[in-house]
Amino acid sequence: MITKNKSVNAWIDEMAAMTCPDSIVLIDGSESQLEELRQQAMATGEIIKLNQEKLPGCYLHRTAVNDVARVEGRTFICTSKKEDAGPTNNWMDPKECYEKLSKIYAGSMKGRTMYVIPYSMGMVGSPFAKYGIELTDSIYVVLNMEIMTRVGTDVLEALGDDAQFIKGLHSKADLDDEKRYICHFPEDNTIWSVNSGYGGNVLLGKKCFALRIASYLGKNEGWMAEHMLILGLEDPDGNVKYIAAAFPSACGKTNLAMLIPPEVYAKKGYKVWTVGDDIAWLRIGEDGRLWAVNPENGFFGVAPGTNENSNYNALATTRRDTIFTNVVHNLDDNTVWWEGLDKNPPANAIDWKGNKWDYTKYDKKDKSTCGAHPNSRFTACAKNCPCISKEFNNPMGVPLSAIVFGGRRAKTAPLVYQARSWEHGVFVGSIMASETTAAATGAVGVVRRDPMAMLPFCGYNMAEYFGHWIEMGKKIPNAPKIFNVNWFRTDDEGHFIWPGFGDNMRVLKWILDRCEDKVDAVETAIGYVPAAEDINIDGLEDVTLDTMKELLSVDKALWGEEISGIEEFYARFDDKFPKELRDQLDTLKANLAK
Ligand code: OXD
Ligand code: MN
Repeated sequence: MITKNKSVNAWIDEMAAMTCPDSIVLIDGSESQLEELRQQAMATGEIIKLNQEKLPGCYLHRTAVNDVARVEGRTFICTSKKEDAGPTNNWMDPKECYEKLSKIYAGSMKGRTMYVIPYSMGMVGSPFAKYGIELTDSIYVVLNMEIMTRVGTDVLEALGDDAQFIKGLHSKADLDDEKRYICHFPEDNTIWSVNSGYGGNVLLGKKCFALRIASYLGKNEGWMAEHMLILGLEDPDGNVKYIAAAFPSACGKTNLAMLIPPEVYAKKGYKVWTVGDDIAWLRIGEDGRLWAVNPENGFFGVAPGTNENSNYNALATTRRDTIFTNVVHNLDDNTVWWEGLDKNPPANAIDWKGNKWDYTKYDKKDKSTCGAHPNSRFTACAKNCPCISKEFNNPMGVPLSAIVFGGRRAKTAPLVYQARSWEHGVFVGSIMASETTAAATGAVGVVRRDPMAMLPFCGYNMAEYFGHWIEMGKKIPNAPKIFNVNWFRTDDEGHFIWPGFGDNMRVLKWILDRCEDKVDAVETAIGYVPAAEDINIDGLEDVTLDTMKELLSVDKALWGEEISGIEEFYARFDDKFPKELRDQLDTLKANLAK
């Protein structure tokens, strides 16, 4: 008997009969067991222990070279009816999928150990926590899950005899990318992932559970699972207001979540606190506000570009108890490096593929010369983050004043604008678009629609997802205000106009002032934008009032072109698509024609 829960045991037996592990080990969450697993993983070369003086508790791992990112093309939502997965998800019939994958899993754990990881998304014992069990044949997965979620036997105790847990099965199998599948069965609370060892595909608590399965549960249970960071902004009087923000992958979400206020604000006593950097579970509180919980326990952040200036707090978080994946190994002092860390690439180094790396051959424009993979990662503990919010472990979460959407747009979207209403805000989220990045495999630099940054993560029909947003709005008496930001406006030569990073706080300040009715705004065709003088530019060298006007300008001709992109996107949905959003589109058209 692996556990005291009959349904858990029956399921483990069934999965073990299929995958045929040599042994089954329950992960109890103890440091001694984790240490034993690290020792084993070091012996096989799966992880490398780094310099313990400089990086205590830190390890390096390299994935297979064909396994470095999420595989959206091989990610499936398996609902009994195809229409329930909707037009934006890959769909497979559940029976067919179970059959197909069972053949791939058959005997895949022979000669290996199956680890049973009981984990909680959210605080163990909290009324909002959800429990999962991941079965895996990878020690790397065990060690990462232990950082990213709350793992251990207390989860089994909290689960008791309940059969309601998310059943996750992962096997590295042969890492064959032709047989790689990441499949979700929302109707069965089940996730099957096979032939990958990359975080986003195999740390099943994260994208698979906390977004895809949870979004489905949220629709049925009256809450929302969103791809959002959560931050608290403290004013000099000690009042903290919370913002949740959704951006597509690699738009600086972790940087915004851990922002350091610029000098003008810092010296007055403003502070930013991180509650989460990737996922928010949102519920209506008894006080009629929308409350946000970060269900995770760590950060799975992109390493390249992280440095003392871009994200001091993230870098500090990675200085202990961190697993680095696919970064450069500096052999001189047994530490790690990545592009954008500093200007001193190591001379004696191994690249992410495990080959000797010659930094003098590095060419910024040729990604194949990089020492670290562009999607290389750190898995770091939230508790080690210098700016972690004191509400981080509050099971009730934090009340939201604002929801912010954003994307990477060179010209169209202004630096910031506010939606006229919740419904209009849902429209603003639904038309989000950005350039693709290295976090997902496929073309880089192409503009793609990514509503609410959920396109790859919504576990059901996105038309119904939009409908759920609209319905939630009707039920929140004190709903957060909704905004859109774009840190990535460029001039005609393609240079960024807005400094970004810590200076984004200037925009957050305007957002919160709007929420408290402290500042006016200018109405435009797309929503409310700030008056140029209402964004504080004190201390900014390259931003004048004129730059600010440019950053806030709304180009009607460009928005006219945008309309056709939106129509094309909306045309993918059938009659499940909410009428409210089509009405919003009509309003936008009418406003632009004025
Ligand atoms: C991520 C993402 O967080 O791709 O890895 O969004
Ligand atoms: Mn993400």
